[in-house]
Parts: sequence; structure tokens; C-alpha cells
Amino acid sequence: MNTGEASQPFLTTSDGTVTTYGDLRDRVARRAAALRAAGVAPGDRVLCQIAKSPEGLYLYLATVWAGAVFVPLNTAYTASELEYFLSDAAPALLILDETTASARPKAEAAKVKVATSADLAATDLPPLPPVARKPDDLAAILYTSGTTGRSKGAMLTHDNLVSNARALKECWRFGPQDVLIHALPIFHTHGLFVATNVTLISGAQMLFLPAFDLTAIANLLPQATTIMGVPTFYSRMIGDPRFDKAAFAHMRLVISGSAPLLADTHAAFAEQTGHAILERYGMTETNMITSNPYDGARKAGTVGLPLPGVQVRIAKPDAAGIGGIEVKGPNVTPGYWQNPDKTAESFTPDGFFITGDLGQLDEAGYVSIVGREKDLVISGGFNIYPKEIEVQIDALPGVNESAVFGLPHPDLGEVVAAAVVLNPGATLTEAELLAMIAPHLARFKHPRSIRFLDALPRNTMGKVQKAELRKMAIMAAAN
Ligand code: MCA
Ligand code: AMP
Repeated sequence: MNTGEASQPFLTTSDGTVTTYGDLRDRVARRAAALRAAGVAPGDRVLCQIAKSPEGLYLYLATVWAGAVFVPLNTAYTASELEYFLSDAAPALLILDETTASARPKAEAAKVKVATSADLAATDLPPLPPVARKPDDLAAILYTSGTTGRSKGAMLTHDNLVSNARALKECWRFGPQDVLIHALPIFHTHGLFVATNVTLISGAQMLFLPAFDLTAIANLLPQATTIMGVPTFYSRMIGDPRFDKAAFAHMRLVISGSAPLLADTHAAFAEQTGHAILERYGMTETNMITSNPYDGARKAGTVGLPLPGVQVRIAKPDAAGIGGIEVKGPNVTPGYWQNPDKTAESFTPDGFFITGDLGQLDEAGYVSIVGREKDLVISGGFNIYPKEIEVQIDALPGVNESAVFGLPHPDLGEVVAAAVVLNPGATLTEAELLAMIAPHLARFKHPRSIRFLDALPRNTMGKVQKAELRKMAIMAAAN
């Protein structure tokens, strides 16, 4: 992948420290040598759970440079969640930092070697030449929660990542003149691949924030040309006088993804800033699938048109043209890590990936997502599979059964709620329940409201009616 000239800035942190493309190549090649010295061979998995920092990007690129497979982990995962990733990915190395150091005993118990990001940065070895890889070789595995409660590792090849970065660069007209505000986490597709790979392949630069911060973003807008975010980023700007048309005068493109952007948010943002947000759609398994156009109508409430080289179809459309969204192209995963059954289930016989999203096409070919076949909650752009939480709640003493579902939320889009049925005579409180699941589930997965019921509503097939639970919870909150 060609990147910028050596003297050009690649990344600037909040304290003004600049990493040029020349610095980047040197640091990546040196970190790659450090990884090799730590025992990482081509094809090995490298797990990385560290706070967002430029070092995290160097380690991503160094892993790939060394021919290995990068496996980033959400820093909010608990040690007990990490235990599963250690056994499933069987990594040659786990990289931690001071914020995640408490995970070390779990790794040692699993006989996985640990290095800190500081140790790797301090290793003084000659740069490693890049290890040649084929397009179908793995570059990364990203874990996405599963409907069975177990996370699945989506395998991503070099070709998956490079083809998608090329398609997005072309579609969004990225070039060396671009300056991206990067305020997303870097353990997911959005911040790691969409934002970083598109910047790299364009020789562009980014203003790199440790986390989403409205004040910092307001200060950076005059130097930036573009921003990528989840809808919560933009709904938080609405009504804030710092984000007016003058503040956005230097920006050329505002991009949203990872969760539905309400048409009302689109309209209010355009009215306030003069920018029609460009919404796009993707998945961990497929990278980006569709995007609204750079030129031409950005239709609010739609996720736009298939990217160049990507085929999208609607399977088994009903009378209104609504059906399952299926995708084929160089962007799509070859499957789930060591999970041939799940892989087989996720593809049609003619090789289309089944997204689990429900959609329809308009007469111009724009895709709208109208629902989900999969049981998923998207909160502030984080995907949460109810099953994973239900498994934890159901295992608690005194619990008969539970159902976890999403409730609409003005800031995060959706938040997690739970309905719990206790065994006769059991006396579990909401606080006790939350305290007991805390060691097992990252904070963002904890239910924000819990209702104790005598029974869960079920249909005639015995399936829990989550739509009914959602209605009951909304009505209870209104009273
Ligand atoms: C933080 N908290 C959350 C979330 N974020 N709870 C539920 N959902 C969330 N998303 C909780 C924290 O645990 C904490 O809890 C409290 O909220 C405040 O934390 P803080 O970090 O201050 O939160 P924030 O700054 O308000 O963060 C909201 C956020 C952030 C900026 C929306 O969640 C974020 O950056 N989301 C982006 C996620 C993302 O990159 N998704 C892309 C996935 P307490 O204080 O009670 O302990 S990739 C993808 O989906 C596909 C492939 C695609 O198409 O891109
Ligand atoms: P992930 O599991 O993180 O890969 O998230 C993928 C899912 O996020 C998709 O299957 C969609 O349900 C959802 N998603 C991503 N982008 C959008 C969008 N622009 N609008 C609605 N849903 C989206």
C-alpha cells in the first residue's frame, strides 16, 4: 500500500507531537523487529489490548509488516472476557499497557507470552524488512459478539482491507490534502480500518484524539477537512453553538456509520452546519458495503449505493421489497476463525455473505436498512449481542430466565435493558444482579434498566417477544 512522502505528517496528537510518514515507516519496521524478537512468526496472532495511542497504530502496522495477524481488543473487556480470546485466538503474544496490566495473570495462566507496548517501543533492534504476504493471507482477526453468546473472530485478509480502503478513497475523494479528525476507538473496523487505512492509502493526515471530546473537536475543526464518527458524535453537536456554519467552513466531508443516523439528525445537522452528513454502512465481516455518494444525492435515512466492486442484493423480498441484505466482493471475510460451522451458515450456496440486516432498494439502487434479523443492540456504535448478557444473568443464583433487549436512547441510539424472572422465593435486587455480572461483562454491556417480571411474554411458538418487552419498558418509563 503506497502512503505519504517521508516528510509529510501522518498523525498529530493533542499535545502537538507530529509523526511523519518517515517516522511511521521507521517505527513500524522497528516494532516489527521487536515483535519478531519476542517470538512472533508470520501467520501468528498478536493480541493487543492497550489504550488508544499512536503506539497502537504502530503495533497494528508492525504486526502486519512482520507477516502476523493483528487482533485488537476493546480496552473495556474484563479479564474474564479476555480469557476466551486467549484460548480462541491462541496468540503468540499479548500486548498490554499500564491501563490493562491487570490482565497479565490470565495470560500467564493461559501460557501466552506478554509484552508491554512500552517494552516493544524501547527494544533497540535494526528495522525488519517487510515480510511478503499474499492477498489472501490474514492481516487481522476482529472479534464480534455472536448470537450464541460466544464471540466469533472475523478473519480479514490483506485484500479485504486494501480493496476496501481503495474503494473508500475513490468514493470519498481522499487525497494528501486531507486532514481527518480521528476521535474513534482503534479496536474496531471504523477507527482502525476505515479511518486509518483510508488516511494511509491517501497519504493524508489525521488529528488523533485519545477519545471523543466535543471541545477538542470544536478546536480542531478549522485545521481539518473531514471527520468520521458514529451518529452520537453528530447528535451531541446539534444545539451546541460551537458547531455552526463558520466552524465547519474549512471542512469538506462529514461521514457517519456503525449505527443508524436518524433522518431528523441529518436534517438538523445540515441546518446548523451547512453539511449533509454522508452515511455509509458496513460490518466487521464485510468492511464497508455501501456509501452515499460524494457528488449526487445523499439521501437521509439510506446508506447509499454499493461501493465499487461490491455486489449487494436483497434476498427473498416481501411485497414491499424488504428482505435480507446479502453481500459479495473482495471486501468480504473468508470466514470465522476456527469456526467452519458458523462460516458455512453465514454464506449462501452462491457465495454471498448473509449480513442479518433487513433492507430494501429504491429505484435508484440506494439501500435502506429497515431492521435486523439478528438479535443485536447498537449502543453508541458498540454492538452488543443480548445472548451474551442473558447467559451471564441466567447463570446467577435465583434467576429462572432473562431477556435482554434494546431501548431507544436520545444520546446513544439504543441502550441495553433486561427483563428477569426469578425463581419462587428468590430475592435478587437490581444492584446485586449488576454487581454479580460486572466481572464478566464490559461496562458498556451492562443493562441500564432491569425489570423483574413473573413471566416473559412468549408467542405461540414459545419465542420470547422482545418487541413486547420493549413496549412494556417504554410505557413504564413514560408513567
Ligand atoms: C461509553 N459508555 C457506553 C458507551 N460508551 N455505554 C453504552 N454504550 C456506549 N457506546 C459508558 C461507559 O462505560 C461509562 O459508564 C459512561 O458511558 C461514560 O463513558 P465515556 O467513555 O465518557 O463515554 P462517552 O465519551 O460518552 O462515549 C460515547 C461514545 C463512545 C463517544 C459514543 O461510545 C464511542 O466512541 N463509540 C464509538 C464506537 C465505535 O467506534 N463503533 C464502531 C464499531 P459509567 O460511567 O456508567 O461507568 S465498527 C462497526 O460498527 C462497523 C463495522 C461499522 O460500520 O463501522
Ligand atoms: P459490527 O457487528 O460492529 O460489525 O456492526 C455491523 C452492524 O452495524 C451492521 O450489520 C448493521 O446492523 C450496523 N450498521 C453499520 N452501519 C450502519 C448504518 N449506517 N446504519 C445502520 N446500521 C448500521
